Amino acid sequence: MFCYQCEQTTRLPTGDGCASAKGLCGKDATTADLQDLLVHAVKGIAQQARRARALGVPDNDAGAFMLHALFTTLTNVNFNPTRFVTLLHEAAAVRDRVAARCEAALVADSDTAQTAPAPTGPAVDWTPAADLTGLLAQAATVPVNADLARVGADVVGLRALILYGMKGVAAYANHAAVLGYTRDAVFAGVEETMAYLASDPTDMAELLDRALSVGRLNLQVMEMLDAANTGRFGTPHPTAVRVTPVAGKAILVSGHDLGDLEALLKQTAGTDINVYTHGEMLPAHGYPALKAYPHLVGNFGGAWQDQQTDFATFPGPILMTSNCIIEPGPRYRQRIFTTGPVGWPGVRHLADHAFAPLIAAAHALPGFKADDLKTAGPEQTVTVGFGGDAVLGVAGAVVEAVKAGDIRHFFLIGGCDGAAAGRNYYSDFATGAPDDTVVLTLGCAKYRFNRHEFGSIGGIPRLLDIGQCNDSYSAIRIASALAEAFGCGVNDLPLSLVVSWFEQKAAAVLLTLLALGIRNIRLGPTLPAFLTPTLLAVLVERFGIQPITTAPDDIAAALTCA
Ligand code: FSO
Ligand code: SF4
Repeated sequence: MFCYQCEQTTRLPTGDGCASAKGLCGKDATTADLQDLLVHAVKGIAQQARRARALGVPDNDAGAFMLHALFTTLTNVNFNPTRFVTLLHEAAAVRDRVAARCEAALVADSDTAQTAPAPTGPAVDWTPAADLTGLLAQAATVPVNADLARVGADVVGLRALILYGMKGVAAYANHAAVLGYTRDAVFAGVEETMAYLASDPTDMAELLDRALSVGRLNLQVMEMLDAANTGRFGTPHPTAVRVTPVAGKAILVSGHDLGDLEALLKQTAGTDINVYTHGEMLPAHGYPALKAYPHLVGNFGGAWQDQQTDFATFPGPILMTSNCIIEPGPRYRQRIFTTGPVGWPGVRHLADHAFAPLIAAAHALPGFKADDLKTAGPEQTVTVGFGGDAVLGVAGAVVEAVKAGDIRHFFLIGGCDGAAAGRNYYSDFATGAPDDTVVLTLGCAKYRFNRHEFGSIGGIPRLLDIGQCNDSYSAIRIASALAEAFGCGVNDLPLSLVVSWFEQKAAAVLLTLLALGIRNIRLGPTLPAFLTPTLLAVLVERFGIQPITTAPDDIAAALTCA
């Protein structure tokens, strides 16, 4: 195996990347290799689907399959090799179906043959081996760094940046698609980019342009996901969320998929089961259509990397709807379920919102006992729901506070968290930000500081939780609206972006920010391993990207520049 797609990748003097029997996330070599082969298969689908679209017979079902397949290969999503064997055979069938569709279109209109020549190359010619040994032999020919000796680390790194950005795009677009929101332009963009990668491109300038076009595609996708979430569940409002449990039977829902949470809330309505959010599901409490369920009672635990402790102590079953799953510990292995793209060997998978086994498990487990809660202390809350509309609703007051000098600076401290030691930088930064500054946050990184008492400035809370990492579109809207109110560009605002990256959705968001021309982003805790010194130099020169240093120094530097 060779994988260097996430922040926690193994750092080696000989070249960074997880390359032994198991990655640091727990992904074994078999699964990692099958994921590489699935990416290869998706490239073949994309080539055929791009042709089908050019021939006037687009196949958005193939597009939806590509989104799901790519989503399964993100960090901490699916560790089950059996699922990948199935997906590989499905991928070949999808590709061949689209190819047949193209041929049928050509028979109907032979003049169009010129406009869309038949694609060629190993991804369209690939036939999945019948057994695992054969599939692994095929996978060995298509790792992410397959071409390293021929094209060098810079080209491989840029291809990886595009691929990882596309994995993030696929995750966001899949979240929107399961809520019924898709766009032809997005499917076309996915087809175009994955087919481009199938051509083994080597031109550095072109690759960099393509990377930025992934950022633009991701902006469309994030806007679509925002429309899906608010269209289905209403506009988030500031909402105090209980973080201390209540007595009763309980189910814990983790990950990002609001549609799964809604389906479970419907299926448990009128029972004696309470539903709790975990990790990135916390912002769900701000949506009117979700908080209308009285048995969505609160949030339990912290960010994803705390799950082995959180889940072990939770007295009910757990549902993982997306990343980040890590190896289930023995104390809860029998009562954790996966759904959607998520998988872990031996863990029960519930497809199509068929949550009856999860609900039965909740009835069978003790839940929170009133006696246990006596020691839990007084009720505590955190406030969520400062999505774009909620913040823009007080934009006038915010602008006045800035003009009056009451608010000196904004820090957007967000992204994804991880277990690495250096990540306390982000809590040090947030809690060390001066009292006349406002902290905007999103993603799971906020768990490091969202119980801190930040206070307010003239009635404006100093900590504004915008939502999931999936809600980055709201942050962009807020920054754009502030820039408009001040009559300047986003780069001229008293705003610093301090980004904590972990996995591939962060790569997609970073590319979006760069495509929008946003400069001087501080990125940490370490820089992506797939970015070579040459690529980093380009990003520093063109976009002013800065590695984080120490929280006090970076706060001081940001306020000096402001
Ligand atoms: Fe976190 Fe995991 Fe939302 Fe990521 S739960 S780390 S960017 O997958 O998705 O912020
Ligand atoms: Fe390593 Fe991250 Fe890949 Fe897991 S996802 S194998 S930790 S680089």
